[in-house]
Amino acid sequence: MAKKGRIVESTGQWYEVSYDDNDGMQTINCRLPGRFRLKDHDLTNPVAVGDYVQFEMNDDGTGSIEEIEDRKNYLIRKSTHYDTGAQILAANIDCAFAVQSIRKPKLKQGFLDRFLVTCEAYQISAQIIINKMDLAKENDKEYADFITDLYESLGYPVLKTSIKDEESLDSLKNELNNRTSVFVGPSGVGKTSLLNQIDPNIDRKVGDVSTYNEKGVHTTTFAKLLKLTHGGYLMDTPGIREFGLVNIEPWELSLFFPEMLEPRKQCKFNNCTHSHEPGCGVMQAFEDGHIDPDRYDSYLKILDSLDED
Ligand SMILES: Nc1nc2c(ncn2[C@@H]2O[C@H](COP(=O)(O)OP(=O)(O)OP(=O)(O)O)[C@@H](O)[C@H]2O)c(=O)[nH]1
Ligand SMILES: [Mg+2]
Ligand SMILES: [Zn+2]
Repeated sequence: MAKKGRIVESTGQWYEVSYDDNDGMQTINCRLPGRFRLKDHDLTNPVAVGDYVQFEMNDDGTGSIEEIEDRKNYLIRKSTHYDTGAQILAANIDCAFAVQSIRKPKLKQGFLDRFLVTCEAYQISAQIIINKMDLAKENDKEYADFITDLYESLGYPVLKTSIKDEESLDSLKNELNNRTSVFVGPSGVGKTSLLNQIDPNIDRKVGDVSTYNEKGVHTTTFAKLLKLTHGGYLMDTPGIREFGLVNIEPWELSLFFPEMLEPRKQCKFNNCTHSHEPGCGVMQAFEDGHIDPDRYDSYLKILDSLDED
C-alpha cells in the first residue's frame, strides 16, 4: 500500500522522503520513475523539495514515488538569463524569506525586487532578512533603515539580523514558528548560518569567511527541508546569483508591484507598460514622488528582460 510522505531533499538521482511511521518520523530514499520526467518539459525538476508524494516501499529498503500531490503553491525561477528551463525551488510553503546581507556580499535590491515579483505572481507570502548587521558601518545602517522602511511600506516585513545578535535571532525564530518557510538568496549571505544559530540541533556546513568572494562557490549544494525543534519547517537552499522570472507577461508585471496597483488604474491605455506611453498613471505617480526611484528602475529593468524572452 502506498504511503504519504514529503520530499525533504533531492539530489536529482534520489529523493529523501520523510513520512510518519506511527512510531514517529522516518526517512526513506526514493527513486522517481522516468514517466514523471517526461510530463513537464519546461521544468528541470518534476519533483521539488516540499512536495507531498505517495510512495511504495521496495524490498531493498528504498522507495518508489508513485504520485505527486497537487501543490498548494510553489516558488519558481529561471536559473540563468539564457536558460529556458525553470526550476521549482520550493513547494507548499507558507512564507518565503529573501535573505541578503548588508555587506559581504552587499545587498542587491534588484534581486529582492525580482524575488518579490515572483512571490506576488505565485501568491506566496514574502519577507526580507538583512543579515550580517554586525558588519554594518554608519552609512550601511542608514541604508538598511531605508530598505526596511521602503519594503515595509509595500507590505513586506523586514528583519535585520546577525548571527551574533540573540535578540534578532529570537525575532526570526518567532516568524518561523509552526509553518513551512524557505530561505532564498545569494551565496554567502548567511542562510545556513542563521539556520544553525536558531536551532542548536541543526549543524549544517557553512562557508569560510572568504567564500562570498569566490564567484560560483556555493557551500550548500542541495536544498533541504529541516524540521525545527521549536516547531515548523525551514528549507535551506543553495545560493543563487539571479532570480529569473517565469511565465510573467509584460502587461501584467505592474500587478506585482503593490505601489503601482492604484496608479495603473489612471493609465490612458489599458495595455500600458508604464515605460513610455502618454497619459500613464504610474509614470505620473513616479514623477510625483509616490513611487521609489529604485523600485521604478527595477520595474523597467525587469520589463526589459521580459521582452528579451
Ligand atoms: N559577520 C557575520 N558573518 C556571518 C553572519 N552570518 C553568516 N556569516 C558568515 O558568512 C559566511 C557564509 O555563511 P553561510 O551560512 O555559509 O552562507 P549561505 O548563505 O548559506 O551560502 P550558500 O550555502 O553558499 O548559499 C560564513 O563565513 C559565516 O560565518 C553574520 O550575521 N555576521
Ligand atoms: Mg548555505
Ligand atoms: Zn501606465
